[in-house]
Amino acid sequence: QLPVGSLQLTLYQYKTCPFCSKVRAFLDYHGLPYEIVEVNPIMRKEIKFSSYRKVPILLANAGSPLQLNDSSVIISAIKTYLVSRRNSLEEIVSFYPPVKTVTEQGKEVLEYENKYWLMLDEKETKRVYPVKEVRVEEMKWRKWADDWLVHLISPNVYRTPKEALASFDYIVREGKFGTLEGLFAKYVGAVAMFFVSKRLKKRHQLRDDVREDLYEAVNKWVKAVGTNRLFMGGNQPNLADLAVYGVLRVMEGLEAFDDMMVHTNIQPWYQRMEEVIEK
Ligand SMILES: N[C@@H](CCC(=O)N[C@@H](CS)C(=O)NCC(=O)O)C(=O)O
Repeated sequence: QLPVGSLQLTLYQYKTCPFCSKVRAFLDYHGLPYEIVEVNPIMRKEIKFSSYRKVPILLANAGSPLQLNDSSVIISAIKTYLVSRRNSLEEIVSFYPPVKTVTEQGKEVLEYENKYWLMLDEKETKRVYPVKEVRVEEMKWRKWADDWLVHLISPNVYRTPKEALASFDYIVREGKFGTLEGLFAKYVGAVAMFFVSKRLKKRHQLRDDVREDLYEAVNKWVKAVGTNRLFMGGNQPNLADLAVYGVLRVMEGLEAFDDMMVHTNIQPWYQRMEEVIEK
């Protein structure tokens, strides 16, 4: 039913980046095959072809090659394509134009318009979102995952020097680094991120004990899912479930993740997510 066979996908990523993890969770859940190009975070040679300098980048070939930037744009565009089959992917992507905006800190950044909105006609909308509220809810929590949940990761995984070292050990192990580069990255990166994470903690006005904010956020999510459904999407995850899972998953194997499992009630939902995502 889906035009799966006609979509050739290549994901440029850092494996441990939450935005990239979100995209993988989405592609895996939808059973879309893709190639991965792990990007070296120091030289970033692999994405030299692109003027957009962040990951994830998805190259999609549905007839002609196309570059999709930004995790939420990638997810919304591909989901729209899977549901609608009406428009070319190129046309769909054109509905998510980049716009320059200025952050609160006065920094100029590129943002993508409509990035949580699926470009569906009335009939398709009815099929995906039987009532309006579920569409609004999904958008709200996808945005929350990007604007809030993601910011809790670094302060938590680099909380202490020991945790910062463990986090970098994991990043280097999973990522693409040369031997010397990796050794350098591990120690220099751990020290740097320990201090950077303190700055991030201030910027996002986190509490002194950053775990408190993580637990609160996670419990807020669990409460929003509620007890009457398996996922926010009902019997199957929606794009908000996939986003939250994708973000939290990057902490797997780290102290922050174990603490979260013990001190919040996320486990049953998290386990269900693991079960429905094949890879
Ligand atoms: N809004 C983007 C954020 C992507 C992002 O910040 N990626 C980081 C890696 S986790 C990156 O590539 N940073 C490099 C840079 O900012 O130069 C998305 O959702 O994909």
